[in-house]
Amino acid sequence: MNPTHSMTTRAARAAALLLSLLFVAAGAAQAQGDVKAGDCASLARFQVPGMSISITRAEALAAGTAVSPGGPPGAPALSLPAHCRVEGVIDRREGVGGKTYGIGFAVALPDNWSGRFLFQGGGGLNGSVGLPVGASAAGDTPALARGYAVVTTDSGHKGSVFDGSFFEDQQASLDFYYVAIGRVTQLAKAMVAAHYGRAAEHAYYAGCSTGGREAMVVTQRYPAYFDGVVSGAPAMRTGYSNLALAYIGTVFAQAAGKDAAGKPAQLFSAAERDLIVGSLLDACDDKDGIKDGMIFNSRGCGFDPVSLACKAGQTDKCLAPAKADALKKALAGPKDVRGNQIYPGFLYDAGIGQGPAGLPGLLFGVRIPVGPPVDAATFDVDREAVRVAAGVNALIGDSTWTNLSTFAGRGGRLLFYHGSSDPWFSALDTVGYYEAMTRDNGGPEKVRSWSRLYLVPGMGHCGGGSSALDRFDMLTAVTDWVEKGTAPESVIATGRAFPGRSRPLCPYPSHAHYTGQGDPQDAKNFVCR
Ligand SMILES: [Ca+2]
Repeated sequence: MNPTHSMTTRAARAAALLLSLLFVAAGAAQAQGDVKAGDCASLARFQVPGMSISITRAEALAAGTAVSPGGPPGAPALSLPAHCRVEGVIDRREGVGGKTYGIGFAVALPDNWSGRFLFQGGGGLNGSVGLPVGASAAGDTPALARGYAVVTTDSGHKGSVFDGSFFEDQQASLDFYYVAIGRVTQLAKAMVAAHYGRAAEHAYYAGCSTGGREAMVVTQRYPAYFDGVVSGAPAMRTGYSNLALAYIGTVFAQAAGKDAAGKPAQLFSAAERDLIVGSLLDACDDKDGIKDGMIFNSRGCGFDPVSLACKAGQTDKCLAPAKADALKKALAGPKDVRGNQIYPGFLYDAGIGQGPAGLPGLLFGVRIPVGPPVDAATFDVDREAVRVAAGVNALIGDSTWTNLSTFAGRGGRLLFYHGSSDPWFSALDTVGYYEAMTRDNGGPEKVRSWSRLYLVPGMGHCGGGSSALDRFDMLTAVTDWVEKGTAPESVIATGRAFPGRSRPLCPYPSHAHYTGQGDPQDAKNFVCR
């Protein structure tokens, strides 16, 4: 080997090492302050340059249990390992109206660390610091219990989960939409490195709803920060989803007329809801090879509610034609006068009649925690679409950019999941983003090597559903994909709706199909096709 070549090789190796170190440390700041590795209490003095950090708690906690934040309703208490809990605020300041703002955070550093770091996404409009355990789409074992260091944030303001008053403050709005995620990631990575004496080997982000939007934000705006990302039911275009729900509410209200109090009446009676869901199941349930109360082949469903319209003289087991038409029009989603789809329609899925507890299914009309009232006599889609396009959500809250070349180029892995019966954000909107992102990043074959989308039949918004298997472990799926190169062909789902039953969730556009042989309760007798 000649000396020049040797030098070149050495220089190349050094450059590669430097590059890999940069990637390992991507998004991490250098810690300062008198912090001793392994000494939880010393993190009370933790600082990083360029941030004003107030640590309010640095305490070693013994192993114990906690109620799952963000897990499915009724989920059992979580077992948490011994860990160091650090809480604090970045960049505390006085904002609009003299109100105190700052980016609150909580970090959990397990004694038995796996070398991994997880950012646990938020929900609603955030406003409080969630318990840092990493329970989102983590099956029965939260990330902290598996040895991940976990961080959560309030994203820059304090308030109840749907208190939007912070939008009056410019920085708080920026923090909510994307700045806080970047700042908190830098801080938490530096804290992890200071506490363990070495940087995390892999970084993950997982969240649902607003946490799902945040997961998209990190792939789009911080493409070097995370290796594996799980985005559930992303609240990615809330201006347009609110528009769609107001549209649906108005279509229903017009067909329903007024009740005795002068308010829009409920369009469908309980019997009519049962008729609709029963007919839907009759038409679509067995298209996945088995009548089991779950519609996996929702794209091949082809249900048309107009088929339920009463024929002349028919009064039983049918819908008044105006109701059938309203259902079809509403679930097709809003279009402008030129016929452009402003927000996608919703899937005909077994959960559309469920509720009314929690977020009721679409057949109940629209009762969402935020957004405009839905009892207007008319609804001007074009006017509303212009208003939404000029709103803060579209202007600085956008998370629909499809250029993920840097994220994918450095080996990032991205999983999406969405309940087919989500009555708030249409699963078809996530499908639409995934298809656009696929198209813009080299096509399905290429993108399948780093991103997949899973639809969850019967599941409502992020969980729940009387016909849903809503327990699944996307965290293991994405971690194995990042660290072992094992692509998740399917992810197994279970749930309280069907004790003893399991099904594979299949990567879109495939769906779970019964092979026709073996125990129909067991996922192993299903294939993705
Ligand atoms: Ca079925």
